[in-house]
Amino acid sequence: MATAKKPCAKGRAAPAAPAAKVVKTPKFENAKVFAWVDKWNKICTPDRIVIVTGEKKQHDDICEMMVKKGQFVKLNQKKRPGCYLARSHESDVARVEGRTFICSKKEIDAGPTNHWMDPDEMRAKMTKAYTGCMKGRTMYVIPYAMGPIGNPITQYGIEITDSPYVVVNMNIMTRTGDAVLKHLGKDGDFIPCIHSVGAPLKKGEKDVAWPCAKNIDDKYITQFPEDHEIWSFGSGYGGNALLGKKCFALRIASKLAKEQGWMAEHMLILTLTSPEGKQYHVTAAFPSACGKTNLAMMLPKLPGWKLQTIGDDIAWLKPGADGRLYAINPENGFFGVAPGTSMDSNPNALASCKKNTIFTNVVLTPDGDIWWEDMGVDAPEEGVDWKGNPCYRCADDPKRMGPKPGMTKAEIKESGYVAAHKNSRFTAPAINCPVLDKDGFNGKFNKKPTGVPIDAMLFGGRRPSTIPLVNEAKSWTHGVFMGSAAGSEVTAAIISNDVGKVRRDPMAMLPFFGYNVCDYFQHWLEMERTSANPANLPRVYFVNWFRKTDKGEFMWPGFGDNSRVLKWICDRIEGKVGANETAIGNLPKFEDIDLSNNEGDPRFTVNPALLKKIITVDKAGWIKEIETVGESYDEYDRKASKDSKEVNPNARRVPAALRAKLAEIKAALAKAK
Ligand code: OXD
Ligand code: MN
Repeated sequence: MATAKKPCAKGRAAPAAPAAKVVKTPKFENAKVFAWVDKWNKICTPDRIVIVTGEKKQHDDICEMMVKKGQFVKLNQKKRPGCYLARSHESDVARVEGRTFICSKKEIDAGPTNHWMDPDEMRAKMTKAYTGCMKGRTMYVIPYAMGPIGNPITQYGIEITDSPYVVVNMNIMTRTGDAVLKHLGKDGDFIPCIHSVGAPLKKGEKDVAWPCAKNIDDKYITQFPEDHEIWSFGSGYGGNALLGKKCFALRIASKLAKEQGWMAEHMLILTLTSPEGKQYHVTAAFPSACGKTNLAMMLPKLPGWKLQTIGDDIAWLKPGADGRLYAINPENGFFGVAPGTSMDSNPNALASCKKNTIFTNVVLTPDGDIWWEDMGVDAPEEGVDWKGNPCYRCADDPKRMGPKPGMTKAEIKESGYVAAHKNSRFTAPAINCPVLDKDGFNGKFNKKPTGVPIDAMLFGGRRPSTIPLVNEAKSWTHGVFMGSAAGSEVTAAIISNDVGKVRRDPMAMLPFFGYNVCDYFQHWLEMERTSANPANLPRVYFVNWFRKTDKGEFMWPGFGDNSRVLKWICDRIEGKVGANETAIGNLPKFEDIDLSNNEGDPRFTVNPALLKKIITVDKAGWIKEIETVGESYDEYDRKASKDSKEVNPNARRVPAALRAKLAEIKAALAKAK
């Protein structure tokens, strides 16, 4: 029961809280940077302020300080030089979509897929939370660049944080430090970001291994799209806290991109070189934890083909004067999902985390190395699991670990135990990747800082049924339709009760739209209308490596065999092969999928009979698919916001062109044999 406040005695003011001591705000040449730091210094009242310089020494010193405080484990420096392990709090293991807000002035502008709160209300609420939140802590000021410093597509940010974990991760994931401040000069613009773990320390109080707000309702990941600001409170993990990544490079950048006529997308970027030496650049949008990092670094099975990585998660694309879309990777590292990363699935990712890498929530082995499920190597006899508890090699499967000695594989499975968290991660510098396309990564094409011209864009997801191996869009609008219809099984990259169920995830951007999804679809369509030469826009494809038989076995080996699909795409671009023109799009003819070098390990061998099945139209499945895509459109049309259930006259509408495409495919399916 709420207790009534005692009124103050007449004429006597309530005793003022003792004014918090405020440390001096350091000088910055850029007045806007100074104002941003000064404002939060006064609100958060940290014990000290440190400016992140980007120098190795400062980075190493922070890591060592965290080791001393028990927040990092220094790994065996012979095996993993410059590598550390962190273990997060159990409440803080993934992005918190339920606590992520788009605070546009009008609710309708956040749209039916985003949580919304009035920006003034949110600012008031969060300012209260931030008040005194850095007591006992250091406030770090991180100047950072999203993209190569000085590239015309690059944008800049200033993240204030009280988390040294965030600082060292941002040092890897972005280009940080003095060079950014220098580039900003007196009046260069940037995206202002504030982050706190929300765990002030009392005088003399010992810090914990992973400070954060333990209660999920006390976490806020907030974007103010009209002011281009990011405020984050209460979580120290991944995309909740490394604000350059999802908050800036996708949510805020998607809004900037709409305003300025470019695109900010949840896409990997790769360079593919044919045996004849011709280069192609491909982007691919898959939902979180659906194999973007694996495709971005894949070792092609097809002889003579070479694949190089430019980025594994985010692409910024700008239209050129020739109508092509030119892309850069705004990031500087990989924040990859650890479990499942193995010498079979992604040797280049494993090589990328050989040095100067931060591991979070994986197993510590007795020799100071790391291990995770499906790493492809035997587990140690015993180790320390992601919660800091002992774990032991399974009695009948050396590739599993259990919480007690001698447990069987069945017992471990039954208990649901995993020794490395399913969303455990490695934060690795991109420069470590053996197949990095250095020019592309540095934003260069033919020596010019334009970004690389994109030939093909892929959408995909984990779809055990219906969706074919590869399907080519017949037009840009059809491609936009394909992206709008993307969906996937929910994975452990987010905290959700729906893991395993299919959810619609348009363009793999569902958690990352900085504005109304219907306006976003329209923006995609506009890219054709406003293009200097629409014929030069990339071709669009929908791929699915995850079809399963009735027995639950994968029908396509995936990984290096996906090069067969990429080659078919290049052949289509060159006009070298035809296609089966079906109601849903252009599917490959069986004989056009190159099956050379298809011997060896049966796990990585294409079964031709199964291949035939996954390049044909499952008519019944597709009728259902189109119906459910229509239902997702209806929901966007009906709802003005995420929480409204009723028909709402103010709701934005899915563009008519996409409705027309849906109707066209439905009619064609009805006629199809
Ligand atoms: C990621 C994600 O971390 O998409 O990249 O969740
Ligand atoms: Mn991602």
